[in-house]
Amino acid sequence: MMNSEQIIAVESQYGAHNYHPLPVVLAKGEGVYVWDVEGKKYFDFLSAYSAVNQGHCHPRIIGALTEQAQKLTLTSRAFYNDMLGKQEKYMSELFGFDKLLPMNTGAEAVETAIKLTRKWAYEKKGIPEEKANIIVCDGNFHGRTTTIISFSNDPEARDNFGPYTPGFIKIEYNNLKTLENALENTDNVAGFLVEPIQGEAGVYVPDEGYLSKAKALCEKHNVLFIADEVQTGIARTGKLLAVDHEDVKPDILIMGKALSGGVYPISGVMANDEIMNVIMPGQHGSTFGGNPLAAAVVMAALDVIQDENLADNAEKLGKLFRVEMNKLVAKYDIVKSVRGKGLLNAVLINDTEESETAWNMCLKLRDNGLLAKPTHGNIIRFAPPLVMNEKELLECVAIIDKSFSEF
Ligand code: IF1
Repeated sequence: MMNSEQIIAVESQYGAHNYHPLPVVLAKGEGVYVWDVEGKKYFDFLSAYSAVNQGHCHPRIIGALTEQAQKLTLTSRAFYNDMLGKQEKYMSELFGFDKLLPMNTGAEAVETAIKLTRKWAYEKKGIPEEKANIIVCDGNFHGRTTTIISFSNDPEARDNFGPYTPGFIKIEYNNLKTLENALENTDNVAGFLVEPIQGEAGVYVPDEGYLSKAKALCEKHNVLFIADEVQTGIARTGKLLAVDHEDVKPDILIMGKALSGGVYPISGVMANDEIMNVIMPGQHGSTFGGNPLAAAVVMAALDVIQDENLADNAEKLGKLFRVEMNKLVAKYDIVKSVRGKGLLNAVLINDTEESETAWNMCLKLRDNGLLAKPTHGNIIRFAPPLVMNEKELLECVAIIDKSFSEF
């Protein structure tokens, strides 16, 4: 059997270098824990970028997966399957939208929302052909397709992948004035695409009231409010959806990641009939979108969220986590501040973006049994599975305290 070092060497030789992982090789996961190939156990504080909200290998989700896998996995949408309708009805009732359009990855769901918005703009709002604009925010992360990276500000995501897709206008995030200005002074605005909390930007939580007021401004201008809940959705921030904190109902809702509990790539877009019905047969889809295996997994994953009260748990433990982190902010110079909502949190390290401090801190955390990943050089994202309990969280706080103290 190969050890961690040998496995990393094989990947480095035969795999494209499109990632720079923390040097740890995982072989097993259960609930809030993962184990490396040497058998060392860790708390997972990334949860696969919030895809594993229900915990690793949740028995109910894996049970649904294996049971359905032995019956029927894929039919394509050329035929009906006996599971998709159940999933659509389930999600319609839970999220309160007329219809679901199922896809696979988050980026595909964002693409779906963009196409839906444009088509609605031409066929319902009356925007002239090829002229529709979508407003997006500085610091956004919506995925990695050529169209989506066209409106990113991140040079790493964007540079040398042009020519870029037109039709997007960038404004400052968490600034209602810039939104109002863009809505009033730009021709042919079809939609406003926004993350309720910006994940990639470093868990940037907007001011209270931003989302509800932005929604009201969009309504006033007959512009679709499109919420990308790929990362913030499915109980992560202490509510089923992050927009629920402000009782906002998006016109188009985008979900992915934890919709499947992290066992399988499943995403989806929800909207009411007046929007969703602009898409007709042959105009959009994918081979795997809406497959019966995905339907079984989604329903089990959403059952777990509700039956185990994971939104309430995220709300409660998130508050405790920030209280404890603020004690560490007071205690150590190396940590500057903590921010977040529910169990989507970030700790700012007191050093520059160019420094190695946050990376080295994550290596220290790893050595002490907790896995997290730096972002933007000096921010560490802390997002454990939502099935954690208070005792485990306090154990993790002690590991983080110890790691800071050793620095
Ligand atoms: C990677 C970040 C997290 C997303 C939102 C759509 C997508 C994502 C709001 C696309 C994906 C990812 C992908 C992951 C890193 C990651 C990320 F650091 F970039 F910001 F989660 F924090 N909308 N987020 O956050 O979904 O196509 O990947 O399924 O490795 O690129 P996808």
